[in-house]
Amino acid sequence: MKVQVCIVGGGPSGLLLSQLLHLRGVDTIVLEKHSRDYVLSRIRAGVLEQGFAKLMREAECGERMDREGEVHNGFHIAHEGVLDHVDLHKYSGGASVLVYGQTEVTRDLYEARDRLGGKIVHNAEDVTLHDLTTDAPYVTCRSEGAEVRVDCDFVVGADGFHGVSRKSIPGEALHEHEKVYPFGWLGVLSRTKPVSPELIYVKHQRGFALCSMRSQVLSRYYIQVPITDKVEDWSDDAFWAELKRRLPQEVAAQLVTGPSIEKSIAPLRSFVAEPMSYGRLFLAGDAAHIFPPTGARGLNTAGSDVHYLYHALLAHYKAGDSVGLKDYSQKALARVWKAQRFSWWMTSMLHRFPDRNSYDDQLQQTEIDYVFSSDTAMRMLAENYVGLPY
Ligand code: RFL
Ligand code: PHB
Repeated sequence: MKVQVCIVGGGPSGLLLSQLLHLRGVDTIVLEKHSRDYVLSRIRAGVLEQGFAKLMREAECGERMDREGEVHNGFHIAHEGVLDHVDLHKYSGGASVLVYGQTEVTRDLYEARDRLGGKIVHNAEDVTLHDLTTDAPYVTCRSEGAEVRVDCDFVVGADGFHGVSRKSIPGEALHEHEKVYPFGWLGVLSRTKPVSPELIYVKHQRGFALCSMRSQVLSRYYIQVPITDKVEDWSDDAFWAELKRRLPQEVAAQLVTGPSIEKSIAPLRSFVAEPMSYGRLFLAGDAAHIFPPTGARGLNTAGSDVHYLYHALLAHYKAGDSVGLKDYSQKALARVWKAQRFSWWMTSMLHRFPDRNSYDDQLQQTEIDYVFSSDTAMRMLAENYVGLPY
């Protein structure tokens, strides 16, 4: 089979790019390792910046997001038992974020691909990329026992951190920057009313916590746990008790608990692969970079990659202009590194680090005090959280 763009990975990055290209007449195929049900069972991002929401609308996938997503104009940071407010709207010059889960984003994208008859191969085994530095790259895989070969002009690696695309780039052509944190987030989804109308990020001596939500009847909570902990170590009761200990008293008193309908541990990692292209392969999203979830940058930065790549491919196909493709990596990475800086800053400010000393503790508290005493610092926080311009 021959297509213009072969996309490896049917997560949000791959689906969004294929939908945008299809709408402008560029032929794509998506090769996804897992079943659709499996992809839709993963609970991940909850906060969308305006740029991502705009792309969803451009992809004709924004209707349910605009109907069901909640506009949030701010969030709270709890520290030393005090609940301080971050007014995103005020300090970002009128912007806000949308609370709408990645699972729903992905569901909307799959439905849109189905409506347009988009080509998606699920359960694609042994996806292998070939001849990436020639003018005729191709991708092979096995699907339902049959060998599949896709000839294409370009390959997009949107197959996440553990995918095959980044690993297809020779080591000497790639520089990987990584920081692994000595803790993870234990997350629980529960059919309960959220404890607060806005998100609460909590810095506490026992460790970080986050109160988030998916809707007014579906809550998402996280607590920082040692990287060595296993989900089986945490009963629902133990989770709720630990979360309560970390919340300010007046918040803990309002917490509605219930059985978990999903519980998982996500390790915290910062990672960037440079460059984000190799021959006719272009990496997008988690395939190229990972953010600790504290700044809500992962999916949102995948969105800016897709934006740059989409416009570069359109310029190539519609105007014979390949400058955007040549500059893609550099352009995407400039924004990626700013998002890395912000996630690292939020993570450092709010978590408990096992090897810290009293000097580190004082600096950490001073950082928070500074944010809540300086309009300039608050503006820095707000403009990064709502998303830097593309
Ligand atoms: P994905 O979602 O990992 O999708 C990649 C797809 O590729 C498939 N795949 C392969 N396909 C073919 N062949 C192979 N060899 C393959 N190997 C893998 C996989 O099955 C999968 O379907 O990457 P993508 O599309 O780049 O999307 C990135 C986002 O998923 C990620 O950045 C966010 O979830 C990060 N994140 C958050 N981002 C935000 O912007 N805001 C948030 O509030 C936020 N919260 C979070 C998060 C991530 C979390 N976890 C679990 C890491 C909260 C958490 C807890
Ligand atoms: C979530 O709701 O899953 C969520 C929200 C904000 C973050 C990270 C995760 O910073």
